[in-house]
Amino acid sequence: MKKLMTVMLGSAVGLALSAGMAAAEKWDMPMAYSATNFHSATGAEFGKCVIKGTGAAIEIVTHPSGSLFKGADIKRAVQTGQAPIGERLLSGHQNENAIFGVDSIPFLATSFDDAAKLWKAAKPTMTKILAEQNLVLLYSVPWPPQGLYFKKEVNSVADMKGVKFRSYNNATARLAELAGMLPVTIEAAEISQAFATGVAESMISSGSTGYDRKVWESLTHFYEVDAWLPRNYVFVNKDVWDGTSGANKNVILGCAELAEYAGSWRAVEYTQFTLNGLKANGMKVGPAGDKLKGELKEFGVIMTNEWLEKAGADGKAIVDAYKAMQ
Ligand code: PCA
Repeated sequence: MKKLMTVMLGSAVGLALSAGMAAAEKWDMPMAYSATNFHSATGAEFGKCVIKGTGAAIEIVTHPSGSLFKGADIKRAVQTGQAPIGERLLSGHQNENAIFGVDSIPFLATSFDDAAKLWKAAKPTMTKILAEQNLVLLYSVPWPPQGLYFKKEVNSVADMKGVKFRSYNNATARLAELAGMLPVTIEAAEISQAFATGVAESMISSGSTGYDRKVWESLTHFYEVDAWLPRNYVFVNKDVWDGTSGANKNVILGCAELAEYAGSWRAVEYTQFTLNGLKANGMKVGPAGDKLKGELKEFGVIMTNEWLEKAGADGKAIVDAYKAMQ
């Protein structure tokens, strides 16, 4: 009898063990940008860190290039639990809430240092807004400074009139409008084709995205404007997060901190590397002329006021906190 009990107990333990192993979770992580992009590389490293730290209890599998969900659908997919975790361009949601666009106010924060300060000022409010949307913020990494791409020489806003302009958020569409261009929203994953077919013929973006998408096949000029440094962020579905053990949460938070740090350095290093890459492939790369810069700064004043009006007291508090760090 005693022996039977032992055998039964033994198989119960065996069952529990295999059940425990079967409970290892796979977290599919949709990402919008190409596999070779530094954000995607950072996400892949983050995934490895979590697998290692949790003893493979949580296996994060990244899906770059919008292959699982397109950029515009990633937040909703994670909010509704179709995907447990994801990465998205934060300012892509600025039509939901102006606060999400704090990183795309022209000429507010134009260097990596200032972008880091602005993020520090914005993070508590951002965390709160995301929590109200069933999301837990894990980490955020900036893109390199934003400049203008064209297929001709451009010295002033007058030269931009009527140009078909690829936008990626409200701020970029508004900028196009102010300059008399024709904005069309296109995901980064689809821009090579858009430029090749003439659906778009210019954009504002980083050297990084131009390099990733080989835009030299269609475009000729990149003007360094340093208009702003938008951010990507990585977030988890809150129900999934609440169902994660304390120990695994700690591992994930540690890996997230590491990812933010490493990703931010990658962004800095990728800046010159990709500008050199654009040049090596025949593009003219250099600072925008004074006239163009001056005119863009005027748009910046208009857009800052518009943003402050939309973002209300919370928005003003973020900008004030950022300015106090200067
Ligand atoms: N690349 C992304 C967003 C900002 C950037 O530098 C894009 O163009 O979609």
